[in-house]
Amino acid sequence: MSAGKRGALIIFEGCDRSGKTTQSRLLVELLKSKGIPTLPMNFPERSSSIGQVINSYLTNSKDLPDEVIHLMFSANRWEHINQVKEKLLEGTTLVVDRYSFSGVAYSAAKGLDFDWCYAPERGLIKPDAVFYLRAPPNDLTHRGQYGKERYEKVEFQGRVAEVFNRICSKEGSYFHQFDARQSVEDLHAQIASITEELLPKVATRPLDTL
Ligand code: DGP
Ligand code: NA
Ligand code: NA
Repeated sequence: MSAGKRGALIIFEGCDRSGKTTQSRLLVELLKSKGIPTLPMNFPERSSSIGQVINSYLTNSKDLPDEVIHLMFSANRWEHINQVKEKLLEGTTLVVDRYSFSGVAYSAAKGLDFDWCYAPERGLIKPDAVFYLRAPPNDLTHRGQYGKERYEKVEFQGRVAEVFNRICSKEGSYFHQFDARQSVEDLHAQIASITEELLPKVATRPLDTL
């Protein structure tokens, strides 16, 4: 990468089983195959000490008040933000499975105030694109049983989807919504084409914050 050209911050969002993990992997593979420096990331990042608490919470081996776990998920993003910034500025594109919007969606779905949920996300690096894989949660159940993790219940996922839809209509042009029920290949083709247009455009754009 030539000096001054930064990488893009690309986020995948959606309910559990919406296909984020598959699509983010395919996008990383495509960009790498074109010689574009790219790294995958994943939030929650479960290996840090905060991440281990989050993992215990998600696997139901630990209970915490809704507000406390909300702030821990946010802290887990904050503890990695310098690394995110460094990578972007050295020219690496980051493809991230979940970010602040999951933070807001999963907690607001429990009944916490939307603006309260968003507040700790302010100041984090603003994504250049969010790919929101949208589907009614009932249509995702054919993808097999949900696992045993805390949030993997159709009724709860329905409320999460409603918040994601609300965020998507508020956040504006960097949010790209896709029907998650399409084939893996069709979805990947659309995401690839938006990404290929995006990368040269953001390369000289300063980083912004949420
Ligand atoms: P994943 O490893 O992407 O399957 O995420 C694990 C679960 O945690 C999934 O149900 C979504 C949820 N989640 C991800 N980020 C956040 C967050 O910031 N806040 C809350 N409350 N839940 C989150
Ligand atoms: Na999950
Ligand atoms: Na994930």
